[in-house]
Amino acid sequence: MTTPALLPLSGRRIPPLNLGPPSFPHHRATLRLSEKFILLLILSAFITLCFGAFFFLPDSSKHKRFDLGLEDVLIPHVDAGKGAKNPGVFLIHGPDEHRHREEEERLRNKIRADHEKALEEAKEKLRKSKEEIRAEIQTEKNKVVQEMKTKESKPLPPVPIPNLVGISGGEPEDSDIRKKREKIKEMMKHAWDNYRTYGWGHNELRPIARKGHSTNIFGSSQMGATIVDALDTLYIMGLHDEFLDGQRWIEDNLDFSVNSEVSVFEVNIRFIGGLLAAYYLSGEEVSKIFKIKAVQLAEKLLPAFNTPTGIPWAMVNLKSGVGRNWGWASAGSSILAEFGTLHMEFVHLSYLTGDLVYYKKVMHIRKLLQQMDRPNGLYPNYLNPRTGRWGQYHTSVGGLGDSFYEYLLKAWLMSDKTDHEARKMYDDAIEAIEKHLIKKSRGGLIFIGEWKNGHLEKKMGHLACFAGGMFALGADGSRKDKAGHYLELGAEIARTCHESYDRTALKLGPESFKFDGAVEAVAVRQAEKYYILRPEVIETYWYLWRFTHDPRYRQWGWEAALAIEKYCRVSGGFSGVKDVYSSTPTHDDVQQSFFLAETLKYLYLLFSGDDLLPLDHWVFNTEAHPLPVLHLANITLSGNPAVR
Ligand code: DMJ
Repeated sequence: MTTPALLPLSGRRIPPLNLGPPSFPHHRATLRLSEKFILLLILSAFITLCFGAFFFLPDSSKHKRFDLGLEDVLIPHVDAGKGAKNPGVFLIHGPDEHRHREEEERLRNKIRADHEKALEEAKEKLRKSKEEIRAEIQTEKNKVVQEMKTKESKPLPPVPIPNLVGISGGEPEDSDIRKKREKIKEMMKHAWDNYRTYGWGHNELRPIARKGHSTNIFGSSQMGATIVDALDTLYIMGLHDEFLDGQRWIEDNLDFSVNSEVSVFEVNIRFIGGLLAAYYLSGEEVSKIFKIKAVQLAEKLLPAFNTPTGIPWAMVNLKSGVGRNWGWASAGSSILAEFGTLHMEFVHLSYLTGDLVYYKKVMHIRKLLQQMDRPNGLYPNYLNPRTGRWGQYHTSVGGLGDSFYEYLLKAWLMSDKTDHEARKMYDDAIEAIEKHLIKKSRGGLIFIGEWKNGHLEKKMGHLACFAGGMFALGADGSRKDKAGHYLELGAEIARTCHESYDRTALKLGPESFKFDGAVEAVAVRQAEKYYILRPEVIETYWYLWRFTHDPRYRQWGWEAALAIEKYCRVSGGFSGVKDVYSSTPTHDDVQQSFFLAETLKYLYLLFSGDDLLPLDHWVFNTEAHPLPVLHLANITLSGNPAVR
């Protein structure tokens, strides 16, 4: 008999069974039957086994999607020919099957672990923000620049402290004036004590909420702006315990190695200016700490100058040195009043340390400005630090422009009137301003407008009121013997600004005021009606008082002091007001640091004798921090200073 060839199972042929010749013919049928039965049994067992294997054994192809390239690793271990043609099927043969499975599992685990690790690393990198990566690069760059700087410049020997005249005193003979001066000192105590109680170490105070306050100009850390800004006012008022308290805080807490983005201009005028003034006033031995801190901070600001033109960024991160400009500034520009208000402090830093780096930075800015075209002789407020081109052609003696002009004049004064280059720039600028921006209203008020979009906007900001004092201060030494003219111009600005106070319900001036038709020296828009304890009008009264001794300036100053006392004083300090035209004012709940640095200091000086901080020995920075005139014949501020 020919046993039928068995049908292929799973593609493989079972060889035919050879049962041999039959031995007992009479049993043949029976035997055949049992043989068939056994054969069937074997066959069904075999089929069951195959089905079981098919359905229950693990299928490599099902795991493929987790393998991420596993097949490439496995192919050498399996049937290369079939694996290569049909990569979804891996056929592992014979007795090595178990070992192969273990090997496969091991490899799979290894690859999975490798992938997880790589994923974790990628995630970690992503977590580092773009900003942080840039910061790291910048920090490295700064290190290199710093190293180069240290190598190339030998520090010069320290210099003697200039002659410090009139750092205390000023007691007025007139008892009424003495009382007024005492009142201003009491207001300072009230502002300071409440800050001491409720805002100590914070930048500013919320006098109603009775807690600390800050704004983005100071960055994100608590740098005690009010302490540093107020120190010299405390000193000249004779509040020595309070001064010492502030000094101790600075020694123990003032730290500039913080990851915080600050305004270069604001920390320069308030912190470096405040620390330098405290250093000079309180004497070298007592106050080395102020000089050390001022220099530490200045070093942190230097990376802001790393721009293609050397015009510094508006903001810098104190830790990383990464700089950038305000988002609102025209086409990525730096601001004239910011990069143009570093000169006084930076020259003093070079003088005190013997390191010319500070001096060179500000002189470079000056040189660059001298080379630029000026539309109508005016300096626009915006300058792009990448391209060195002006942004929008807006010019203002108020916000965005103001202290640039002030520092040209003060650079000359501070150099004992030897920096003729600065004086020339000031004179040229003032002539253009007078020609294009200063007008007389119908009612006869002289005001300083703003150049915007090709025309003069007849609006004057509270900030621009400082210019009355500047014109008076610059009168002596002006061109063509025009001293009288500039003193008169300063007096006219003082009168206009006084009118802006007098025409309100609170007798405090608005943020800006218009000259339009019937409207004169009055704010029109609600958003311009606030008063935030600003000093500029009182500053102008003080300069005019010093140069004329006209009693009207003390009278106007006293009116302002009474209005501040009546409407801005609250039990937790002093607050700005939101609407000077409303007789029931709402407070903004901020005690600005410049209220202690400037407003109260100028008021105190207004009711003091001229022997306190005489102007031929002291020049006030734009935050009212007095710095001594450098009476050094051998310093040439327009060239290389030969510091002795
Ligand atoms: C002060 O910080 C400085 O006077 C600065 O120059 C501009 N204005 C504020 C106070 O108003």
